[in-house]
Amino acid sequence: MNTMRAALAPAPLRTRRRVFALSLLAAIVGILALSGVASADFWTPESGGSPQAESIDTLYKIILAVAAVVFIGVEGVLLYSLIKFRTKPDAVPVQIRGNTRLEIGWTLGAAVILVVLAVVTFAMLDDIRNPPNSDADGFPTDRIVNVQNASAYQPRPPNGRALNVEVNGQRYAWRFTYPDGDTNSLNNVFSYETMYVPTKTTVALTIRAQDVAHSWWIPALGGKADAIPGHLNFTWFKVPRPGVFRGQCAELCGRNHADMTAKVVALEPAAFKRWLVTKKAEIKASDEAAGKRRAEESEQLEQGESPVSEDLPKAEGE
Ligand SMILES: [Cu+2]
Repeated sequence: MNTMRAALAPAPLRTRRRVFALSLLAAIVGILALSGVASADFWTPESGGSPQAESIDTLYKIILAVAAVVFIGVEGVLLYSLIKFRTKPDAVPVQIRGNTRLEIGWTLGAAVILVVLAVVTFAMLDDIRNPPNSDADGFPTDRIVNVQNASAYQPRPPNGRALNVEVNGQRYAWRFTYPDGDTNSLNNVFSYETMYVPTKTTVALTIRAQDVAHSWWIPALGGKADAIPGHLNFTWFKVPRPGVFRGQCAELCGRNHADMTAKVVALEPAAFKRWLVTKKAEIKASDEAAGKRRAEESEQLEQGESPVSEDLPKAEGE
């Protein structure tokens, strides 16, 4: 009777749990595999926009390969031993004391792997930190002389020439300023959200924040650089060909942090020059218009008229 009842009962809980666990595992593996196909950079850092992003990607792949060999080796031996030497319940397995030779072997092996990885990392760090010169057909640039506090270290190309762009993080936008070399910093070209840069040209970024900590990050153009109030930070990139690179503030900076996106548009040097000239003219024209309006308003004030412009809404009762 008991046997019959058990046979008629729904599948035991253990079996259902096992089926659930297996389907969950299959789903996760499927999602991971598919997203790997959808984006080649799923397993490794994004790259393709700048030489140091390539170096970071290469270094990551070397370390990933070594780690994969170690992981497969260790897990393989573990699984093999679990299956091959499994015993029946209550049976005591053979007790083996430490094998000195084996223990020295895997300690030395691990140490050698770490030393090799450290040497490879330090050998590649130079290319990641220090920018190369611009190409001969890049945008003509001045020597960068913008370090304002002595403790700040700004990596420079060997010839010291780069296009300097000041990056200012603020809740919730990035402002980019292009110093033009004169002493008046108020007439510099600037833009918000989208940074335009010339290709084949080393671009040196000076990064600061005006309110809270932010983090400048365009993955395909290299690593992150924190934007900290009261502190200067630096990074660089050199884009080989025209393109658009997107990024995101990488430091939780407030409730609209997710809206704090950034975009770098790389243009051919001639097109960049056109952008710079047009932008400068636009800023000059609107400065002049504002100046004219201020002059008109102060004239009206002197004549005792209300300086409030016609197009502004009037207060009630006027
Ligand atoms: Cu932010």
